[in-house]
Amino acid sequence: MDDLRQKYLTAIGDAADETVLEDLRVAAVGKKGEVSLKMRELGKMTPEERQVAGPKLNALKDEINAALAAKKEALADTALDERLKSEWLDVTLPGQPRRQGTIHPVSQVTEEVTAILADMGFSVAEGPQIEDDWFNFDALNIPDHHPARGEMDTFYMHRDEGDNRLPHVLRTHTSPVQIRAMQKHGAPIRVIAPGRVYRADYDQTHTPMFHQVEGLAIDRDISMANLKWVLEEFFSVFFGTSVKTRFRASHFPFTEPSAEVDIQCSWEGGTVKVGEGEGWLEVLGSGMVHPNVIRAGGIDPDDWQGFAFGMGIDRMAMLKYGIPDLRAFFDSDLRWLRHYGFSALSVPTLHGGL
Ligand code: 2NM
Repeated sequence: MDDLRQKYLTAIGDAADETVLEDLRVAAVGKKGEVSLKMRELGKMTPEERQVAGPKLNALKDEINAALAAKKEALADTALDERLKSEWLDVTLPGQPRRQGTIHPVSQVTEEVTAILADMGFSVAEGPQIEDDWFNFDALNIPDHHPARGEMDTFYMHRDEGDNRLPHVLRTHTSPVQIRAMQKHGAPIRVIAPGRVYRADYDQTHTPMFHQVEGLAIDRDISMANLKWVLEEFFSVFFGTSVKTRFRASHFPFTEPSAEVDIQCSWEGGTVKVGEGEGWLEVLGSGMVHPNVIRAGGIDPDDWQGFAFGMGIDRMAMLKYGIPDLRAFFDSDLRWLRHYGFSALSVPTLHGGL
């Protein structure tokens, strides 16, 4: 029995693969295996002999079975190690999570405003952020002495002694885009110009770069009434609720008459809510385009007239989405962006209620 034990345990230890191991199992403890045959011989023994040999044989059988199982597991481990060495790409591992960026509130609101006005028949125009003097001021009927032209308000690109080139500025509004659109397409025209504008101003409520949308509609008989409808319709769709408006007489060089537009709001606990309450909030400038401006656009003001308006996108974003601090808009703080930003997949649409 000791010989049998020695023989099989050694062979099992040396087995190179599972086939060899299975052959050994059949040879030792299979139906006609050596240990099984020995067990059959128990019947021919005397009871005394059987009492000694029986437990020993059972123990041997258990020991061989245990050795077989242990070796089988060891072989499987080795096989896996070999596989992992050659198959270094484990396609069952979870993917690397990728950081998702967000759409900035300014981008989101620009898309919303554009969607609403495009649906009303305005097309979208863009233009350079560095403009020459003429497009930014002269074409807009802004006189030479006007304070807006001063270095205090406007960023000039070069003003060196002996520099004879026309002065260039960072555009202070997107109106130059409207002038270019009139020159290019003539009348009638309906166009909006969204984009970055620059003014030398920096405090709690002003950043030196901000965003504007300006609208322009020129036709033969456009009036202030058309302006009022467009703006009231715009606010209602933008804020998702009907919003009362208040038109106050004002003055801009590029419009006559001119009106500043307030929207209805409530002030409670330091938060502004649009479309309810007794308060008013100024959000927009507008008016009938001055004949000199229409002429600068290459259109005859004796045949054509129209309205224009301009609003700040950043302020609209603050109002609609309850963002308290304007300056945080341009800090590139990832935590702020994750909090106030929008999913790239939630594109604003009119049918989706924006
Ligand atoms: C405003 C207020 C009033 C305006 C004028 C023009 C142009 F170029 F067509 F004449 N575009 N936008 C305008 C008029 C802008 O912003 C407060």
